[in-house]
Amino acid sequence: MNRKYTRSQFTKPVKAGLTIVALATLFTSSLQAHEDTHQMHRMMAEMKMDNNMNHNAHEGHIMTTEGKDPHAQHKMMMTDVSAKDKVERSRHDYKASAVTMLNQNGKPIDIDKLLNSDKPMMVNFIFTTCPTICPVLSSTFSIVNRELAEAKDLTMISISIDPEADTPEALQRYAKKFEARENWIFITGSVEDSITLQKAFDIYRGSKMNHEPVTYLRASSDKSWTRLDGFPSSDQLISEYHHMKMGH
Ligand SMILES: [Cu+2]
Repeated sequence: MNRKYTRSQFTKPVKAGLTIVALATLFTSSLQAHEDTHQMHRMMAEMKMDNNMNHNAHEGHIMTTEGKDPHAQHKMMMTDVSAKDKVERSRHDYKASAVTMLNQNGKPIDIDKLLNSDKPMMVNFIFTTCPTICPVLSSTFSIVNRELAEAKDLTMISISIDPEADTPEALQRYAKKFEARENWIFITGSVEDSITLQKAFDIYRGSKMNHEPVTYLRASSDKSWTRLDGFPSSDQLISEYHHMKMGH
């Protein structure tokens, strides 16, 4: 009998078992947590990250399909997450604003120049204290950033929609938390410039509390932007990158 086959028969249930234990621990600790909702959203983001990292869709569904879990509320939230997996794709000719902002090292960055590159890029808008949407977007970016480590031409950019709180130092800590490599740049600056930029990309919704999950991709400055509304998986973003490389 094939050795590999035999081994995977053993490791899979063990891995799944460990995941259940880990999830159960997370749920228990969250029930005791003070800020229940925020905690749970953070957990959801973490679970989504684990999910993507394992490249094993089945492990992520264990809790929802198991049926023995008494915490119906949690189940509902997990169903919510998969409902949000629907991604809407559209093309736009956004024009980057001619503003000077700062990167996570406090270095002034000409946004117009940064975004009008002839190389592929992925952009999102986040704020570091967000307990819900942004941790998911950043986890996905983190996986893409690692898995496309060989893609030297790719630039990933996360622009803060809460620049007052997101100082360069805060962005540096955030970058570290998500293990950002050199080609993943974090942008902050004045509130006014951040809003101008958000408006240019049709993502400004009046307040950071109303923000929506959007990822923008572009092969080069002579192409249109691809806008993905929702939560694309890391695999989807990676395939978008390869698609861009083919000149789309
Ligand atoms: Cu957010």
